[in-house]
Amino acid sequence: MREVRKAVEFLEGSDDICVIADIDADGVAGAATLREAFDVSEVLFPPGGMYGVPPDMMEEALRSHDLVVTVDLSPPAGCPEPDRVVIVDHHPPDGEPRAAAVVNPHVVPTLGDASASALAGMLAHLAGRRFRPWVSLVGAFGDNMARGPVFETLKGSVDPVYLRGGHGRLNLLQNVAAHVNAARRVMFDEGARIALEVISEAETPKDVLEDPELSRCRMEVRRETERLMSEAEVEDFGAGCGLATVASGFDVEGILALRLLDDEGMRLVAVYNETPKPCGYVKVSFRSDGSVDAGVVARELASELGGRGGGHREAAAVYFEPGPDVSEAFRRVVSRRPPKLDL
Ligand SMILES: [Mn+2]
Repeated sequence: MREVRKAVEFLEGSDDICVIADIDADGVAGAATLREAFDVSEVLFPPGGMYGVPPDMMEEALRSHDLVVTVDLSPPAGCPEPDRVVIVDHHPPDGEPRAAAVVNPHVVPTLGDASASALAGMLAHLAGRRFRPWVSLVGAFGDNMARGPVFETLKGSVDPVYLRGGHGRLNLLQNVAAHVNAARRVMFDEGARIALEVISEAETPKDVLEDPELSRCRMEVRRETERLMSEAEVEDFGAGCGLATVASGFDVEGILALRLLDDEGMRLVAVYNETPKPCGYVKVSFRSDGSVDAGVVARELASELGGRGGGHREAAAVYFEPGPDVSEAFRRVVSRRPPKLDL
């Protein structure tokens, strides 16, 4: 685990770290963990619902800080000075990642399945720093990645009450993840910023769940999801793949895709939200039962739409400029049945 040791050395050796994190529960929990354990002077989130690190944000962070750590994200292609960058991510990298250290299970397979926040917890633990292990597990629950050796190790130092759920009830950390995710679904990077401060101040998961602003977001997301569920119609494109089109100012297409996947008993559901994000892009989210690779579908659709796409087998997304006929593009992807799609 040379990469992991190198990452710890870089984090310990810098007193001016900039963290650039994804806006979801995994990114927020990972950023909170690193900020608690190391000398992090600034945390940045991609603006306006954008996914990925904008090149100008990366350059500015490198100009103003000694070390830049990307969490649940990787640097953009052509990033200057990769020797001052540490990557803490668990997404399949686009080509060979260039950085001083890459903490990513796709690059270091012995890490096993892990969320970015759990990887951040592992780094804090290895450095012998103070941090709240329960915070580092929030992303594991948010990403449905509560498994693997890193998670299991950190779990040993978390109050078991936080993990007790079942019988259709979410456990406390799953609820915290839903609270944090609700904030960014309503307010994007601003929501992530608020959630970061709430989770940083919290002594226990209950403190996060009692925060009035996050609770309000959670309620609004629930209401909006129900409204859209009552209107959404999934069109079947064959091979168990369907598409629904909605319009919402909230970033709820991922939740809808999962709900529709369960309701319709399909293998893959895509939800196209035709309302642009504040950053100007529109998004299609995919959820799969695992028998179809949603990440492959996302990348295929992205090339059809001239956008950017990717993700995991069970969950993926595509971002693109408004305009193209999404339904036609999706039909072409499904009918082409790319071999890696497993259709
Ligand atoms: Mn993640």
